[in-house]
Amino acid sequence: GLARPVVFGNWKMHGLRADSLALAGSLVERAVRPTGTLGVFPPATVLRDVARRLEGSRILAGAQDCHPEASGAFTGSISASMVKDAGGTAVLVGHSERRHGLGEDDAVIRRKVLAAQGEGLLVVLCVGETEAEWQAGEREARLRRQIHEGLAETVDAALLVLAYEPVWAIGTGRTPSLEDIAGTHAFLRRELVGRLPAAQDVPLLYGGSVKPGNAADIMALPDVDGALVGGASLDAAGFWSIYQAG
Ligand code: G2H
Repeated sequence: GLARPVVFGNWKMHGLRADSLALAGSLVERAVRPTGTLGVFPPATVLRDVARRLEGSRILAGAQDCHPEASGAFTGSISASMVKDAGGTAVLVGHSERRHGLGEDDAVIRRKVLAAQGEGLLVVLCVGETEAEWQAGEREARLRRQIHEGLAETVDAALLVLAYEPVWAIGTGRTPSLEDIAGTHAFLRRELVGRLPAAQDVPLLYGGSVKPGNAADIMALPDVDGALVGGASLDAAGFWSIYQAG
């Protein structure tokens, strides 16, 4: 399995080539001999450059999405084989900004997971409930559905990471309480192993407003194996301190 902590930076739609290379370069300088797993998910336009810059380091580069089909008339999309061809070794699937912003459902997410693993890519499947679902007491039902419908029985647990990102905590500065995160991660572990018996060792990441100031407490929780960091991953020193906090 992947060495802990597993700390991934989701750069979202930030960074032109020069900024991205500078950020990757400062991470390489810091991460001389990381004992855990570090990765960044830059915009697709700079994935190849960033992957090259990270070569020889132990930091992986991945894409923020891929299309479920291998190729075809899908304007604007990139396939898992294109991610791999650009030097990516991982891909985020099912981020809430795609589920809610772009209407992706569990059925398409399931196909993306299989397509990415078919190319040997590490899949970071993102799950999480909305604020309305949370307040209505529907969090567990929502997460259960995302796991069972998003993961086919044939999924390779060795190429899987699960990221729990409550939608209401993303980019808002709000996070669930530590007890709440611990309870949800224990629930996710049970559901995941119920779905994929080999998933005992699949890293479970927390995501949503992780910062240098809260990372240590969150990553110290049982069943929290690392973090998926958005905004705070755009600053090399901050991202590195989050990694060190794990
Ligand atoms: C959640 C997270 C990273 P942020 O989207 O995927 O972003 O840390 O900015 O809340």
